[in-house]
Amino acid sequence: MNDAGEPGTLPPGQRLTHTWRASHYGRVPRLDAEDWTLRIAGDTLDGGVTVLTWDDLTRLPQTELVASLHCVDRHSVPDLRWGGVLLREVLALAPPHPDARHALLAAARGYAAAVLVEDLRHPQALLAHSVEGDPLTAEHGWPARAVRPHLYGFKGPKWIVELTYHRHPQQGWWESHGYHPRARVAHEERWAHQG
Ligand SMILES: Nc1nc2c(c(=O)[nH]1)N[C@H]1C(S)=C(S)[C@@H](COP(=O)(O)O)O[C@H]1N2
Ligand SMILES: [Mo]
Repeated sequence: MNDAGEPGTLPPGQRLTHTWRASHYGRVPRLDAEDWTLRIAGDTLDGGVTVLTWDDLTRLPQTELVASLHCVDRHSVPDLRWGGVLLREVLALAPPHPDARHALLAAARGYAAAVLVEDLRHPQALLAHSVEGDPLTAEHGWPARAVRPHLYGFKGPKWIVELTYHRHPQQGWWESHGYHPRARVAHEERWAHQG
C-alpha cells in the first residue's frame, strides 16, 4: 500500500512532492453532494442504466486506504489516506456485460479517462469522497473522484459523474493526446507509442 513513502521506493521516473497542489484543466466545478449522481450505463449486464445518488454511496461499505498519487508529469504525492467505496462494490451494483472489457469514467465539464474494467476491479480502486478523514475539497474532486493508485493520476477523474461500459477501447482526454491507454505506474506506461 505504501508505495511511495521513501525515495527508495518511488516508482520509476517519479519524484516526491510534499505540497499537494491540485492539477487539472479548466475551472473547478462546485458541486453539491445532494445533487450529485453517478450514472452507470453503456454495455451493462442487464442493458439498463443505474443512477447512484450520494445517499446510495454513503450506504455502501466504506473503506480507507493509504495510497500515493503519481502524476504522469512525474510528481508524486506520497501516502494520502483516502476514504470512500471500493469501485468493486459499485460494479457489483451495476455490472458490465462480460464482453465489455473497457470503460470510460467521465467528469463534470468534459474530462474523461479510458480504463479497463479489470483495473476498476483492482483491490485498491476507490470511489473516494474524503482524504485524511476530511471531505475532499472542491479542487481535489468533491463530491467524488476515482482513485486507482496503480495507475497514473490522469486515470482518476475528479468530479466524476458517469461510468460507461464498452466492448471497444475508448479515448478520454489524455488518451487522445498520446498518453498510454493503460498507464500502469509500475510499468512506467506513460505514452501510447510505448505499446
Ligand atoms: N475532472 C478532472 N479530473 C482529473 C484531472 C482533470 O484535469 N480533470 N486531472 C487528472 C490528473 S492528470 C491528475 S495527476 C490528478 C490530480 O489530482 P489532484 O489535483 O487532486 O492532485 O487528477 C486527475 N483527475
Ligand atoms: Mo497528472
